[in-house]
Amino acid sequence: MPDIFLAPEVAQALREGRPVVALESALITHGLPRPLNRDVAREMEETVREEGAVPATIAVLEGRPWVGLSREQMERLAAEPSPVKISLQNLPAVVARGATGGTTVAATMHLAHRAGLRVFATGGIGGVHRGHPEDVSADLPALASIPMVVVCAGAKAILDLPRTLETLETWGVPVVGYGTDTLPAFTSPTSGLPLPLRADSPEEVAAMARARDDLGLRAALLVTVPVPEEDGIPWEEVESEIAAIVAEAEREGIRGPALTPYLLARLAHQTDGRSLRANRALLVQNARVAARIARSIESSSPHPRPFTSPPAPLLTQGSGEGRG
Ligand code: PSU
Ligand code: MN
Repeated sequence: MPDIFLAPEVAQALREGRPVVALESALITHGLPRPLNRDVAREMEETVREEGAVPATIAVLEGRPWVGLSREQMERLAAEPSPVKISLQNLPAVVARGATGGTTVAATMHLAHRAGLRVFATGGIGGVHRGHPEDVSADLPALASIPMVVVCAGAKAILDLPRTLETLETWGVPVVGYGTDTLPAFTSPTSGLPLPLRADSPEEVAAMARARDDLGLRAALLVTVPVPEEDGIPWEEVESEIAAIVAEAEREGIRGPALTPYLLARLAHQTDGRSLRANRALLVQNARVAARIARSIESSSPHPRPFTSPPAPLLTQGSGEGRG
């Protein structure tokens, strides 16, 4: 059985060396409430298109890893009654059992890279949980070992941000502020933590990605984009809410993969939906920035690609189920 299914449009864009942007799906299945999840997923795809790139939302449907979803597939995933939250740890089991779910940053990066994609947009990456330094998201080792460009709004504000930043540094992941000198904090424009690297244009990011590839380094380039000021919540305003929510999760004994979705849902409740508005705005903005970076990378790199071609996976074009 082939291991990855490509939407026809994605397969064609890759063949022609046109820019493609990977999008994750755990935010659809576990990060946002319905029907906002479907609306935001669509809006991200439309934004990537407006910017002249091809969107490839990645998910596992009935055991098949898809890179690029048709409208119907997206619809089904967003309405799925009990989807699996798929990270690297359970990806093989989900495929073996024919299950359906949304892929986290880690699992999305793996599948995207295997399919030959180079740029990926998400919301907030996972990291080190507050009060639980043993709970480190698989997103971090994935970022350390999969050479993509990942566009995000920093790590989720519910996490231990200084520890998350230190861990990324330990593992050699360049964390770049996009038009900023401090680490964005997901729904807040800044955490106040200084970043050593800054880029102000897609071309600068593309140049860094090229240098990374030329040097044979394997870590992702993490591009962090602040949520638009008008949609974000100032850090001082959410800080105490977040502390209270984290304490509440502790009392309730919520741990492991359930923790992030729980914290996000509570944050939405406590902020009267302001965190959802911010989440939507930052996701759409990240899709836009990622598309611009993907265009810059494709326009400046030879085709076929010398270093990032996948390790000979069995790639199949979707038939019938995919885009026509
Ligand atoms: N960004 C969002 N909403 C989300 C996520 C990211 O705006 O729900 C997801 C990502 O898929 C990320 C995951 O990989 O949360 C992290 O989960 P954990 O902390 O359990 O590793
Ligand atoms: Mn975890």
